[in-house]
Amino acid sequence: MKTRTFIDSVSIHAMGGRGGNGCVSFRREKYVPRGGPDGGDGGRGGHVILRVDPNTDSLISLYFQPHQHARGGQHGMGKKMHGRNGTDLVVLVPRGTEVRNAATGEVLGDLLDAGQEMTVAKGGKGGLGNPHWQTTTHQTPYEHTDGDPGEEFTLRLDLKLMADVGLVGFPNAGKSSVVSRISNAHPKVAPYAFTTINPIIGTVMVDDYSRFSVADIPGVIAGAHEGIGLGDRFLRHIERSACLAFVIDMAGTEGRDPVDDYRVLRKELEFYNAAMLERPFVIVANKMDLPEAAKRLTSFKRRTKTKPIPISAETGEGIDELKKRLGQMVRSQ
Ligand SMILES: Nc1nc2c(ncn2[C@@H]2O[C@H](COP(=O)(O)OP(=O)(O)OP(=O)(O)O)[C@@H](O)[C@H]2O)c(=O)[nH]1
Ligand SMILES: [Mg+2]
Repeated sequence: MKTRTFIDSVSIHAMGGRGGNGCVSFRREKYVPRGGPDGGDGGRGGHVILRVDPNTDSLISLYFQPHQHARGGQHGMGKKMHGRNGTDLVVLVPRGTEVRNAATGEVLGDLLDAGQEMTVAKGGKGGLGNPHWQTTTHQTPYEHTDGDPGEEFTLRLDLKLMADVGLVGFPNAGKSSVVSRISNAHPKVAPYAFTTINPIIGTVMVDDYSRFSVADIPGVIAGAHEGIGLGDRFLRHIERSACLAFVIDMAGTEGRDPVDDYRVLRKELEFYNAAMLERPFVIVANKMDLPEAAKRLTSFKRRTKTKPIPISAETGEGIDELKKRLGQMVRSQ
């Protein structure tokens, strides 16, 4: 089976091209004695530009090519010929790439829309040719300046997937099972914790005209914010989701109490980014086909004063209702 590593965080070294040097030259023509200075200016170095490409979905190519250096400008030449500017280096990144200065951590920009561009390292200015020094008393200037070096930064790029609905749940709660039931994506489903390692996005068709996307991420457990389990770094992939769905194993198959699960999940989100708790959400009561589930659902409703949507990703029960409710939630945004 072909597997692909999901790279969602890389450091790159971006360097603009050096400007071309200014030229020292004098007009030499037959029958024209003492032609004046005619050294051209150097061209500007190329910029390094990040551009959002809708067909790129990971940062993996940058992982293997972390040095992104643009070409230098051409030096100025005689006969006042200006050096050519260095070609800009356009680096394609996926939608949802956040750009930081690796040294300071400062967020420099967020690349969200297809085609959006951001210049991350400017090319150096070209140097000046010797005519710039010519004055009435200084007819044969030998001065010139060299081109400036390009800007140089180490950048950290983080990919934050963008889906309308982000699923949050404990490992084995059935998140991936739900996603494969409602969307076109078919993530791996297995009876062990942390089956999902790489986040994925599935598209849910509500009807012929409307659709929305859901993100399936690894399971969250108590202490995720301290690095327990797979930690909480993948929560960034649902950080931008307008809505959330808490997927709860209502049958408590692993001996946990569904109410505790729900509270832990909310707590971990709060640690990660409290603003996420203010978004619209639904609670998905999964595994309703199992015997314990009905009783626990009743007690869950009473104790949390919420109205979960009962489903079984195994039998398909409640799936249409879930799709409908998620669709409504996304539309109301
Ligand atoms: N009986 C029953 N089993 C289910 C249901 N939904 C999922 N399962 C089972 O629960 C196990 C875990 O399902 P997954 O979909 O992989 O769970 P997950 O939440 O994606 O798990 P991680 O990726 O590890 O976080 C699998 O063995 C599924 O077959 C359900 O509605 N009923
Ligand atoms: Mg999974």
